[in-house]
Amino acid sequence: GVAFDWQDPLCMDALLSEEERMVRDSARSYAQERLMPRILMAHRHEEFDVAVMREMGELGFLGATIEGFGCAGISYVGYGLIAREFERVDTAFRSALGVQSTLSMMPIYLFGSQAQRERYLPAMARAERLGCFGLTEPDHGSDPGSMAARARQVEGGWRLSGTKTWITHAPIADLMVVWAKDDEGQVRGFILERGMQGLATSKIEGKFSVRASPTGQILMDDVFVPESQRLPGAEGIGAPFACLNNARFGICWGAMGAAEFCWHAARQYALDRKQFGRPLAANQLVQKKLADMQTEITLGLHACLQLSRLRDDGRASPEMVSLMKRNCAGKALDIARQARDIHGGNGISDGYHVIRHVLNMETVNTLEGTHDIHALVLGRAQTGISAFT
Ligand code: TGC
Ligand code: FAD
Repeated sequence: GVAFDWQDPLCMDALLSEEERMVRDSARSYAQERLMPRILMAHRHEEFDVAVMREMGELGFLGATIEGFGCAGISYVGYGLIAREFERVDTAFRSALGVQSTLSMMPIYLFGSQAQRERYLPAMARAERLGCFGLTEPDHGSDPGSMAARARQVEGGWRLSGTKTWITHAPIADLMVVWAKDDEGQVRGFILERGMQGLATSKIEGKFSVRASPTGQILMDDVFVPESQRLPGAEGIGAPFACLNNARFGICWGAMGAAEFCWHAARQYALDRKQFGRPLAANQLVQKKLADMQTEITLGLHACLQLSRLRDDGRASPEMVSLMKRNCAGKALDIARQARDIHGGNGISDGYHVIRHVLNMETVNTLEGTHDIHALVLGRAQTGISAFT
């Protein structure tokens, strides 16, 4: 008969190209050998080692979907496979990859001038300069179209005012891709550099989720930004949304990576741990939970692969991305909670790593469009009625 691989039930490995398998294997060994040993203390003490960024750069993981400018030029399948391996260890590392690659480098690549691309992209690919992406504001999260940040045109450039919050890497970034409205209400994009007068960042302390990722605010008090730092190709709210479309691929695959870690850990724990004289894994209730995890992860990963293949063919719509972001994040949160349950009391100890993923998946379910916001995108696409307004 045909062999059944419990870890890869529908043979996804066979659907990957040789190059994609190489990308996955190099991301997996880096993540397991270099990131896994650091995460427990980094999470416990809310620390992020920026050396991680330079290592990712040296291995060619940053901005990897970009062609040229010192970037690898791989497919979205390849990018997804890297994200899956990084988030198998921790969301902080997938966030680091995604914020630098799809939310900071990609807007410069898509909407920047040739001079901006040459100035920033090669240095960012090597992590000599770290970026962040400022869209969310204290009073405008799910509805960034109502943003309050303003860009006033002045002699030689612009004056920016406003506050961006919940910004991944704001405390460590050298440059900030920031979105603000001009006097006509049009959204425009700017590349701000640390050190500009009136520009400050702060760190959000006391997070109980993605603790190993530095999150903060960008505070702009009448910051003068020369015209050469405006992204000339970015006009309207569609520009930041286009960046989110790309970033959400990393979320989809990454959430499945975190879910896989939790599933494998729960399976092993259930085999090792004995109660009532036999392994936990001998109980039907436990086996059902493991079967549910296996099923959801298998379906999720195959759908991630299909979505990414469509993207690489130029055939992925934002609604498809919404469907997958919502399902992957939601299912990963459920799976992490079930895996925590199977670990019993040990499940709440960081030494078993599962509670960390449970807490992280709460964030993943919220950022880049909440679970319910993506439901409304899908509801609008099938009824023609927008529930937003
Ligand atoms: P709506 O009326 O639907 O559209 C306005 C214009 O935007 C275009 N558009 C898109 N374009 C490309 N991709 C998309 N996904 C797009 N969605 C909309 C649309 O075609 C239209 O263009 P035009 O030319 O016709 O004007 O916009 P809306 O204001 O009703 O908003 C829709 C909604 C709610 C879906 C959107 O606002 C949304 O996505 N909200 C969620 C906000 C969000 O995801 N924020 C993420 C912040 S960044 C982040 O979380 C990074 S986490 C980093 C880490 O991993 O650590
Ligand atoms: P709100 O929009 O206030 O939503 C609160 C609740 O109301 C949610 O359950 C939501 O689903 C629901 N809701 C809102 N509107 C509706 C509606 N119309 N109908 C039904 N329900 C609705 N942003 C960036 O710009 N850059 C970053 O790098 C970044 N990194 C982040 C990192 C972390 C760790 C976190 C937690 C967030 C980050 N974000 C970032 C912000 C993130 O994108 C927002 O938190 C998210 O978009 C939700 O916005 P909000 O927090 O203001 O929630």
